[in-house]
Amino acid sequence: MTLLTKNPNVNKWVDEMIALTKPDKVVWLDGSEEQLDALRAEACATGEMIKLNEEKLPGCLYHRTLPNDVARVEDRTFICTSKKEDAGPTNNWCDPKEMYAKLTPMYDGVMKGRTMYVIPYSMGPIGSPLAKVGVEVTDSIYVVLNMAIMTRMGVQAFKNLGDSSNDFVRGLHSKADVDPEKRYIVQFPEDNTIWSINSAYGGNVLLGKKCFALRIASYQGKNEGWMAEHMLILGIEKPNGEVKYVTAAFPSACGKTNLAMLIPPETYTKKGYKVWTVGDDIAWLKPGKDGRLYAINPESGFFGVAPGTNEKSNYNALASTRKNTIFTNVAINNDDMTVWWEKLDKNPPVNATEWKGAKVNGPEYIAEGNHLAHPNSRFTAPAENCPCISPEFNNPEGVPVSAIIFGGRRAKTAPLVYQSFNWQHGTFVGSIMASETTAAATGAVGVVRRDPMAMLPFCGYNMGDYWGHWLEMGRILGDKAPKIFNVNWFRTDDDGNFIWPGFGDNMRVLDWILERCEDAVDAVETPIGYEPKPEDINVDGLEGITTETVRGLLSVDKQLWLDEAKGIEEFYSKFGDKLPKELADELSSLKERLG
Ligand code: GTP
Ligand code: SPV
Ligand code: MN
Repeated sequence: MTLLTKNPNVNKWVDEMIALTKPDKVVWLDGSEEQLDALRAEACATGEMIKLNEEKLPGCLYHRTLPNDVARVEDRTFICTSKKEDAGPTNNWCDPKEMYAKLTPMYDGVMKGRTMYVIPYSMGPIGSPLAKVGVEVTDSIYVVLNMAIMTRMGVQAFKNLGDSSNDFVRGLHSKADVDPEKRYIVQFPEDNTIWSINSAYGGNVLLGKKCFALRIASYQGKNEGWMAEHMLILGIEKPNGEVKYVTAAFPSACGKTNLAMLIPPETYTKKGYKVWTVGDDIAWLKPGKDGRLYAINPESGFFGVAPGTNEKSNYNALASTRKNTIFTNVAINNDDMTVWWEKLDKNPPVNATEWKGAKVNGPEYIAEGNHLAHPNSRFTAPAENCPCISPEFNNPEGVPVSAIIFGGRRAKTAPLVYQSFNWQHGTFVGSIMASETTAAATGAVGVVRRDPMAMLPFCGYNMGDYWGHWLEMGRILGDKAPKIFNVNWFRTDDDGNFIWPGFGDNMRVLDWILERCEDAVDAVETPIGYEPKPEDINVDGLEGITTETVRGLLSVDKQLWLDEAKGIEEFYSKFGDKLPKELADELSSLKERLG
């Protein structure tokens, strides 16, 4: 075993994890291609991964998880703080001592007969003042290969840590027996520690992602004066070459990857507009030297939802997956060893293997009402593959943020877009977010639930304190704070069809948002915030959508909003005296304005 760092804190902790899990062998990941290649070959030899068509999908691998292990498990995810109130009413809580005592025997000897991989990684560009180091130990090659795409992984990560710092996040993962009854995803924010066991899927096991970059990082951000958010980051280049950056928080599977990589409609491209992707899922935000808010993407790849991704809906995401990508739980076309998922194209493979591993006739299987790919099947693609990756992607200082956008899936209530009156009201707008649930987490799909700032499953401390932190950041940023907006691409007509075309056409809404940030367009004051005049949303080149359609999409149904206010009040009441007074005031003002 070769140590990769002299840092005694890292080495001592890894020694403890070895003593606990008792692997046969320990391998430190240095990040070299040779080492990763050997692991790819090993995983293909054991059947853990399947090699795809080297000509059509060079460097691409396929992986299938157990059918009981296909999404995040929110009911088995815990925030373990010494005091229960520090986890708050929206998190599962357990006393840290009790949780360590419960899990330690489960980890005892769990890696006997297996290899432990020690993965050093950086969340954020190497050398960035906003970056943070993590070390994950795992018994899964799938985790190693995904972390190699999703993070800056290998010995380079230790550069940021140095030889003596203790500021790294300790991640212990074992797939154990992948027993859903014994599955735990546990954050110990006070110890910079994450323990995950009995899963081998995505956000449960790629510990740099949701566990660290959101749950642990949100807690660190509160204590250190920055923010970790479930947000995409994109740059909009205007015809004069100037680029403005916005971030957007939507719940899981509600369109972040799509918006982050959008291709503007022709009415914009012919004028010279372009969109640049900085991030598609997570943003770390901190005030810069000039007092503005700056954002980095702590990740270096995309763990994106496959179904629905196609040439038309998200050309750039699809292009990102054409090499060096891992596909999880999609379908295989056995004729040429390529991949397929719902809505990729209209030709499901006849000679298919569906996501659970059965050989089926694709068209017939679908006609019988089955999915070939799991609805939460994913691709893990390197960000550098993305045709529209921002030149600022690796900028250690991040990019300045002009606007923050909230949004979710709402069939009726929320209008296409509105702007908050100010930062405090914007914090309120984020706090009252709600969305219909998706396949990204286990549980019922399509049920409306409150999901403040899209952080319900990801806030590592009391959500009331988190809102307090948002308000505090607004005070620090003052008049340099980004403007805050809310969008909804998912209003439906009476037949349940989406009215707004969405995808690339969402540029038309971003356009209005930027104009508002530049004070270049008027707005209409409504009880819920500022809305566009319908004619200020560009519908040039849209089929079947007129200014009248836009008027409908912007309508605010007072009765629905009064009902909404009741739902908010009920939700807020869970937080007791942790609810910031400013938000209670905003709710009263909303009710007054609704009359
Ligand atoms: P996570 O990775 O789970 O955080 O998801 P995400 O927020 O990145 O969502 P993603 O962009 O992958 O989109 C999820 C689903 O929403 C896909 O099925 C998309 O096709 C669909 N979707 C995305 N944008 C739009 C839109 O503007 N309109 C409509 N109707 N659907 C959209
Ligand atoms: C999400 O669910 O928001 C994701 C996928 O981005 S996972 O990494 O599984 O959390
Ligand atoms: Mn996400």
